Amino acid sequence: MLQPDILESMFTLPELPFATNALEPFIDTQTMEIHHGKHHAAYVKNLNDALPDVSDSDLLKTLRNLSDLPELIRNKVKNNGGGHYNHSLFWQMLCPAVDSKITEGKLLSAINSTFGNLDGFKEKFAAAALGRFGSGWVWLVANDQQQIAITDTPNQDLPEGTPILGLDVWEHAYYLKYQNRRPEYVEGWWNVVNWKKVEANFSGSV
Ligand code: MN3
Repeated sequence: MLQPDILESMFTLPELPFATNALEPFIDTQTMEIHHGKHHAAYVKNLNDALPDVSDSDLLKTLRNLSDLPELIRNKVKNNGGGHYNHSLFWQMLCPAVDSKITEGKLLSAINSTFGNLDGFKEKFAAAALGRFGSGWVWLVANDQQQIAITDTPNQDLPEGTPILGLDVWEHAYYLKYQNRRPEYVEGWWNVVNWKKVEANFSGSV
């Protein structure tokens, strides 16, 4: 499974790889400021409160072995650790619209053979995003044979397999701009998918 690009001696809020206004008009500046600077920052703070002696390099191992933790902090670590992990991946999977392209390569071949074509994949992914009741994530995951599949998780739960593309469908990710119109958020989000990073995630999944 991939590690987000975070390697510090405690849990640390990673910098965004782009300016907060870089995803306009698809994801608005204020949403990015609050989503990263408040929501993600709160997950990091709460996680440090719960696990003061653990660092980012052990985040995934910690999340995969929650039963090793005292019951008193298990849910706090699951929710805030999952939030930290998922958002650290999510920012990397976004980029300005001008850089969002997928025209060839192994990932596109896998998408074509699994879902027919890119539009077929987008349709099924969007359906999963709209079908996720309440808060959660939709994922494209790969197993170690590089077979890909769409899955979704509630809250901040991690998916099985290697997440190569993820979409945050919590209302905090879109409500300021799109209000209740989750389909429009998903439609807009396709314009700012960092396919280069998604392809690298796919290559790294074996
Ligand atoms: Mn979020």
